[in-house]
Amino acid sequence: MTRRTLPVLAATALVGSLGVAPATAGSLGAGSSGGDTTTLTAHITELNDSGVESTAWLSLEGNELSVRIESQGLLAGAPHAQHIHIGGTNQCPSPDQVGTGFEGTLRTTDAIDSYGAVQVSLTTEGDTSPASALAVDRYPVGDEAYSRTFTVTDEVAANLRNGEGSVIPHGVDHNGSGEYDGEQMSDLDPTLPSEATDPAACGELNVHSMGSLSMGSLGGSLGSMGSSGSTGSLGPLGSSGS
Ligand SMILES: [Cu+2]
Repeated sequence: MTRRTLPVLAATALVGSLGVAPATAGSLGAGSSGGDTTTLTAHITELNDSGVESTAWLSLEGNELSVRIESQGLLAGAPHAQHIHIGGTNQCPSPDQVGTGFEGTLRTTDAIDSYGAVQVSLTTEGDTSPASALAVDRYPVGDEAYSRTFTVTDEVAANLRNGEGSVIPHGVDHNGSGEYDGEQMSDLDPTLPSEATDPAACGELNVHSMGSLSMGSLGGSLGSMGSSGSTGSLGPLGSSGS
């Protein structure tokens, strides 16, 4: 009998710790304390006619950053470097901006004035600094979903709280060969084909404020409960006392 109840208890504890409880605590905390947790989202749309569309969700608490990215349209079977770029005007370039790449395609440095330099490397493991920008063996392959929590610098944390930064997946198969190749080499690393590092899409990060909305509606329902309760009970008490 005890052997049957133990797995149930363990499963309940697991659900609680992984899912429902932390999410509720996080959103209430952001609303009530004035924002220890900042959430950001980015709708990531194609560059270089890549057909890529992705969404990124970020949650920042202190210097701890959680990132989730879901993508579609990235070249299958190939690694895709992905970064948070910060700087420039913190904007994505126009998708039809002409660059210095293959048949006028945009290379990473062509739009550096718009989205700035790599500040966070969204690797699957290990270092996340700009030093890992092209650590191709530590990036998701194809449309593989990405989810990781790691520590960022004070400067990056401050930038993100201001809504500054863009999420950029790299790697575009311009010539449709099914792999990274071509004559032109990368502007970031002359040993790699330009296809391996050209920007596939870009999404500007926006701070997502859920706290004010949920606290506002909570306050409204508490207020109406309070007034209807007190009117009913104080009225008779007041009249009988005087
Ligand atoms: Cu990048």
